[in-house]
Amino acid sequence: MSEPLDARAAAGQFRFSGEVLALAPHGNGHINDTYLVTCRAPGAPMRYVLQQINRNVFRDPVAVMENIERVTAHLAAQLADEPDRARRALALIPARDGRNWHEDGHGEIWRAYQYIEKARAYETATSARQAFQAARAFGRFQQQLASLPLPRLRETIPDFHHTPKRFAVLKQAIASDAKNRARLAKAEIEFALAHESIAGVLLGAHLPERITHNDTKFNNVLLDETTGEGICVIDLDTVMPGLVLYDFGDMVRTTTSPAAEDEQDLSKVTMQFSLFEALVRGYLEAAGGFLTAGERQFLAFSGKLVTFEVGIRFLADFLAGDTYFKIHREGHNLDRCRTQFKLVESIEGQEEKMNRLAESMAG
Ligand code: ADP
Ligand code: GN1
Ligand code: MG
Repeated sequence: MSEPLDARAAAGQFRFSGEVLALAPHGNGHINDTYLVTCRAPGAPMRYVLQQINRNVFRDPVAVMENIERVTAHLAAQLADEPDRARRALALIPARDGRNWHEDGHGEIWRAYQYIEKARAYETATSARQAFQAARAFGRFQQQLASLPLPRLRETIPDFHHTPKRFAVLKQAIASDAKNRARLAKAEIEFALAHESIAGVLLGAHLPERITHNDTKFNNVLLDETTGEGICVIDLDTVMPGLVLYDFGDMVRTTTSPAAEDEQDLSKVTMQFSLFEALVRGYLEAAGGFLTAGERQFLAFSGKLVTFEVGIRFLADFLAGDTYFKIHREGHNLDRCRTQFKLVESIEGQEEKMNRLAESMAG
């Protein structure tokens, strides 16, 4: 986490409503440093989200911000006639110099968003209704961005969902075993190697490139506190060209299991069929109009693939010494890998049934 003093100084560079009254770390993201900023304003205080972009992960943070400027402006235009539109898309707060980000004296890039009030992000879903709402919100997000004018968005992380390349990185991490940790992850390495054949399936299926979110974790959508509606998709750093199935797959990965991503009791990790059904329903309600037959065919498979992909990323990071994902305890990335692989197994056990359901619903 960046120094609170740096965050305080950065906060002073944005056009917030008034003096900063409070600033505190916020959320559970694995990548950026996020703060909630409360400012004096006429009437009630105003809140904002201030973030320092992780430069180790995003090598070109200005490209990230240029994408986000285009995406948020397009979403705002799409929502022009909707009630409550200010809560339905993220809105950037400009810096004092008029740009939509601030570069500090250490070369760090900061940005600020309006805080979405009366909405919440959850780490795990507790009902089919929540799953439905999340999937509909992410589907709608894809649908809204389908009309984004050219040029193509920048690839903020090249080959982000290129599973075979992710697999090659894992093999490299196993071979170099830089921290002598492979001995602690024998079963997981074996599991990964035994599943190599699924890595290239979606890339080989000739599916259309679209604008996708690419990080559709359940905690990257805010649900309205009162109605439970999936109101706002957040975490826009990885919005770029991709396959819609990576988005749907990541919903399956993060929404269908009742267990936390880092749960150590693996008996709690399971793919709950009723939540998968709700995801398919919610996603098709919003995105059904543009999906091709090819895309519909892989809805269940995408859940398995993305869960596997994130599992091998956690495993590779564990072996390499935890240089990518933030960790909060020893072995954290290995624990995360284990839940992912357990979930892959759970999906495998139900895959036929999931396919039949998706086929009957997707027509
Ligand atoms: P990361 O890339 O590190 O995951 P996120 O952009 O997802 O960072 O933000 C981390 C958390 O902060 C989210 O899960 C959510 O709880 C909260 N959050 C982020 N932006 C907003 C916002 N505009 N309004 C309300 N909460 C937000
Ligand atoms: C990261 O930023 P966050 O926590 O929403 C990661 C995703 C992984 C996820 C695993 C830019 O997401 O790709 O699927 O952790 N984001 C990036 O929980 O690598
Ligand atoms: Mg996030």
